Amino acid sequence: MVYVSSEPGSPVPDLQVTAVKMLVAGGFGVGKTTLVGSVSEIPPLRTEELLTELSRDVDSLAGVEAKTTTTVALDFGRITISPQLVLYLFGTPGQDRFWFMWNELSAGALGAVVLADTRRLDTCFPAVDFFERRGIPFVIGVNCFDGSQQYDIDEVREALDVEGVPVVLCDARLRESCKQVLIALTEHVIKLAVRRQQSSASS
Ligand SMILES: Nc1nc2c(ncn2[C@@H]2O[C@H](COP(=O)(O)OP(=O)(O)O)[C@@H](O)[C@H]2O)c(=O)[nH]1
Ligand SMILES: [Mg+2]
Repeated sequence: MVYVSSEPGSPVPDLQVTAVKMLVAGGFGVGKTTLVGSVSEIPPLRTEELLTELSRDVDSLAGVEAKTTTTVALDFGRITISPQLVLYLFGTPGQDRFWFMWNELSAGALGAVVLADTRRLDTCFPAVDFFERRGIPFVIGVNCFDGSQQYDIDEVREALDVEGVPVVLCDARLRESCKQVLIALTEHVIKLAVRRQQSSASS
């Protein structure tokens, strides 16, 4: 929680601003870096490196052959959802060999967006599994790449076996579209927290 004090004597009351950490996860090349960059109101921190010949045998480029760079540590950005709520976004590296960083990155996170590309839905299974195991609330953001076959929301939810998880169609290049995904995530996090509180009060 961050408190922003108004000027002494100001009629405006002190504002209580909640800063929340959210993750943006998903497979290699699904648009995580793009989403954090398009939605962030500060210049996003990126840790992109050129893909090298050396990584050719290690990282699968199947379905994302045009990709020339990759996130090696994290993406970082910030978005103000309302005067009282600021989200700090941490984009995860997508390649399997950077999995060791996920535990550290997820510390203190209240929720996550798992980005999915319906042409390669299987690439988001590890992220779904990771958040389910740790009880971190998440939503699925379906990044609608041009030319990708469009599935409806229920088909994606069924394919990923994530009953009760919001699925939101988006375009990672468009700020407003990404903001809607983050609002859906925030609402989902709040809903689950209220439900938890109610069930612990009644037991
Ligand atoms: N056509 C299209 N391209 C996208 C979209 N989102 C990302 N891209 C492109 O897909 C590539 C991979 O995106 P990137 O954000 O680096 O993926 P990451 O590995 O998940 O961080 C980049 O060349 C993006 O410009 C999208 O919604 N539509
Ligand atoms: Mg990236």
